[in-house]
Amino acid sequence: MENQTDSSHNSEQKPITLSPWKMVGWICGGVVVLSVLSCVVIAVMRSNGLTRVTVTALDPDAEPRDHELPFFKKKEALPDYEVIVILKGDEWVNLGAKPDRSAADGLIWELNEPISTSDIASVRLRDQDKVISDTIAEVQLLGDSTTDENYQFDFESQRSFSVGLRSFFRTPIGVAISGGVLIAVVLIVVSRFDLPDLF
Ligand SMILES: [Ca+2]
Repeated sequence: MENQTDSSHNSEQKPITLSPWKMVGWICGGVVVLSVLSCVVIAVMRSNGLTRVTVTALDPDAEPRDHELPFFKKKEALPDYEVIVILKGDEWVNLGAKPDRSAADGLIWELNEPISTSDIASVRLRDQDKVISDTIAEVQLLGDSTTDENYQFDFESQRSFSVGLRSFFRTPIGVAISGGVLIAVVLIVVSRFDLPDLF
């Protein structure tokens, strides 16, 4: 494809050629810009990160106990609470156990690495056991505070762009967009070289 330049600068100007490769370069540039924009928008939407879970037993007398232990091991008989964050898509994060502690006054689990609330399916409370850990309560993150069975769950969260970005790359659309950007960047690099015309 060839275009003659504007006639006002008639004499010795070379004709501008827009090769198909240049067009590919422009289109890919557009794809990259749009992809980065959608990445930012999605990351902002998913930027609310869970930072802390507080579990409080509503009725301390109803907490699980290791009743078979002798009386002098009263302390060990207290529950060994463990909190698991269940993510969408079969993954989970164990926040750890607090052995031999009552949750009557509230037990706190801090998250060193906040998890986007958009990625969380539920939060599970277990009584840790060497054989089978029993689930004693499980809640969804529908608000800042919620109860299940004998337990109140309080959640704290914080906005963070890096949390949203990590969450973005977990989504199928994030994977597709990053794949598209990679292909577009390769094509842009290729289109910079003086390649023979496609057509
Ligand atoms: Ca115990």
